[in-house]
Amino acid sequence: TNTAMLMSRGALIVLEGCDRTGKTTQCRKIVQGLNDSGMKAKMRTFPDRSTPIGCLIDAYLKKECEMEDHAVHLLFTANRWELMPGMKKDLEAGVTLVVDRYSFSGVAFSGAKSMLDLEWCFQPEQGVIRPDVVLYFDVSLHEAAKRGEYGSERYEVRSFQEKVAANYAWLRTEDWQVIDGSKSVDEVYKNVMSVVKSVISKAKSRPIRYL
Ligand code: DGP
Ligand code: NA
Ligand code: NA
Repeated sequence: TNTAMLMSRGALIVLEGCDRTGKTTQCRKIVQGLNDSGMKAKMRTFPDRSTPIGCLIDAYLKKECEMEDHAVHLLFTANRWELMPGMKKDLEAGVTLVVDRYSFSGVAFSGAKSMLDLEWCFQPEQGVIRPDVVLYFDVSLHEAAKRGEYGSERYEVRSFQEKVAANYAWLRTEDWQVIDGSKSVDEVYKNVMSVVKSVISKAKSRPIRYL
């Protein structure tokens, strides 16, 4: 009924993976595809560089400033927390959120720095909204490198990305679905969309959960 449709929540769909695995392209296509079929969906990106905290993160990633490792980790986390009320509102209004990176990037990237411990990195992420699915984009680093040189931002270095990939393996839970990101954009989209649609229908009848 209409009432049931009004009451059902949107799904939180998170895309994770190393740099150059095709997440951003797929996020845009998923939102477009859902909107085209009449479903409410929005894209969110972390870090969200548009807020005051996001501006600091942007400067750090562009190497315009240096920051202590723990401090910058907590800024990335704070950037997620500051967006939580708006995301919760959207989900409750039935909007599906398709999110380019989330808490798992926080742990995988910060944890690749020798000073930081993975468990420590995960602590401040506890309590953010739990994704209904994490789509992990798996592309070999060799394959990713063939897609062109990494950019000039901090972390876009092969040896660092290897550590990130290992940390993602440590983070994986039953919420995760591994997507073979080495396929063509259209093939990946087909695979991703079938997961997304079933996740959206399952999330409808389930309360929002937290990490
Ligand atoms: P992107 O705009 O998706 O390319 O992300 C920018 C870079 O920041 C990318 O190398 C991944 C990294 N990153 C994303 N989220 C976090 C986070 O929470 N913590 C840390 N340390 N790095 C992150
Ligand atoms: Na990047
Ligand atoms: Na991206």
